[in-house]
Amino acid sequence: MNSDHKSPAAPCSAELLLRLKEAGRIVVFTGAGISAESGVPTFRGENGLWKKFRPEELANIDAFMRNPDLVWQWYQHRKEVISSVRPNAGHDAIAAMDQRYPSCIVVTQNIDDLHRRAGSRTVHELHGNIERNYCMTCRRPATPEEIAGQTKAPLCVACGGLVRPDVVWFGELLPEEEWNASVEAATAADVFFAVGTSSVVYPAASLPTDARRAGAYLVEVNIERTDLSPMADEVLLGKAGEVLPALLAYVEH
Ligand code: BV8
Repeated sequence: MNSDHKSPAAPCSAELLLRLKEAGRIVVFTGAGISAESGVPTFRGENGLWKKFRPEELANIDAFMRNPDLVWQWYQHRKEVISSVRPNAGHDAIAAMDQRYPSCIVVTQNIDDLHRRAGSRTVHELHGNIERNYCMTCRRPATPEEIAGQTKAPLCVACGGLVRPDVVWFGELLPEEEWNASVEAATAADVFFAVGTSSVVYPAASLPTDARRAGAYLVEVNIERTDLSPMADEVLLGKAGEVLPALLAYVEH
């Protein structure tokens, strides 16, 4: 049973307030919803990316091998959107928590780099980063100069192999180091936030309940309830860019 009740002024329960005052280790697990207020479309929301394209069509290796230029152009379009936006108050509040707590680790499913741009110092990217690209044959990272302005999937300057975005597609393994570090952080957390994620993509979506099973107080921040909500100790309904700054301000006083 999670506690949705709170006094009118408080943005959270007394229990969460106490835990946040005493916490040493915070983990903030984020999905596309944390970047929505920056103007980056989510995947499954109203105007979500998957509304126009199905994941099977684009975010998987078969789609890329079948039509590398289409998939490449989709990522270039998303990269343009991402380079034109800024971190929002939700990212900023998480970066401020990084300053306030001995340990505040961000585990993100996003590929948009906005947590780092906001100032978070420890960010584990479970699904890669849209700014990075590499050759599928020799795995050599392609430099930004080599791919600048490329409207077709570029070829590796070293071996002529096909260059792809350094993101994790469906059916692909998550980066081992990032995954192991994220599991370690989740199972050591005092308070674990799941922010702006529909919690449907695995294995990432197993982290919140792994954290809770290991003793963390599990808080969900979302504009609507999700499959995770019944397992959370507390659900804070609202926009991350509003809920997180209010929560932090409340803890500070
Ligand atoms: C894996 C990266 C092991 C690139 C993405 C069959 C074969 C193989 C695997 C599977 C299979 N069947 C199932 C699987 C597992 C599969 C999976 O989980 N599928 C699901 C869909 C059923 N997972 C995988 O394939 C993973 N790899 O399992 O490897 C393996 C390997 C081989 C064989 C077997 C096993 C890899 C998954 C990674 C896929 N890559 N993207 C790219 O970005 O293009 S997934 C994509 O969805 C994103 O990366 C994101 O991480 C993920 C989840 O989306 P969310 O971030 O949650 O976003 P969403 O839009 O869904 O939700 C937004 C939320 O925010 C909403 O709840 C909304 O209410 C809220 N919100 C909106 N605005 C706000 C807000 N909240 C707060 N404030 C706001 N303002």
